[in-house]
Amino acid sequence: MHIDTRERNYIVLSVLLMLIFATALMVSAFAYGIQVPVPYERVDPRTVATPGASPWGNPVEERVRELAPNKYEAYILAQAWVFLPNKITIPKGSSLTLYVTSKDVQHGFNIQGTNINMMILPGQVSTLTATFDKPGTYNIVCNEYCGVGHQTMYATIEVQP
Ligand SMILES: [Cu+2]
Repeated sequence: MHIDTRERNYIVLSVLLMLIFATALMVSAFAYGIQVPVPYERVDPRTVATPGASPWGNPVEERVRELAPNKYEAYILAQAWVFLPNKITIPKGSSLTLYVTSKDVQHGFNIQGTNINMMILPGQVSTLTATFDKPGTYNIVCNEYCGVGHQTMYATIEVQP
C-alpha cells in the first residue's frame, strides 16, 4: 500500500504528539502528584444544608475537624455569596482535605498562590487534599461568576507557624 510521504509525516507527527501528551500526563500525575478534582459524592442541593442531614448541615464551627495530629478535614458549603466556614485555621505542615459543595448555583474554589482550583457544582462534592508547609494567610476566591455578589465571595485559610 502506498502512503504519500506528506501523509506519512503527519501520521508520525500525530502519534509522536500523543506519546508526548501521555508522557506529560504520567509525569504530572506520578512525579508531581498533580490531582484532578473528581466528583467525590452526589448530594441533594436542596437538603444538603439541613441540620443533621449531612456534614454541611452541621454548625459552621464543627465543619473543620482534626482527624489526627496535623491531619484536618473541612466541609465547606458554597452559596451566594459566601463560603461557610469562611475561616479555617490549621498549624503549619498540616494536610487538609477539602469537601466542597454548593447549595445553589455553580461556584469556583481557588486557593490563591497554589494550584488548588475546583469547580463547585450543586449536587456534587468536589474534593482535594493539600499540605500547607508555609505559614501565612491563603485567600480562597470564587472564580466562577455566580451573580451580583460574586466579587465578595471569599474565605481564608490561616496557616499558623
Ligand atoms: Cu461564587
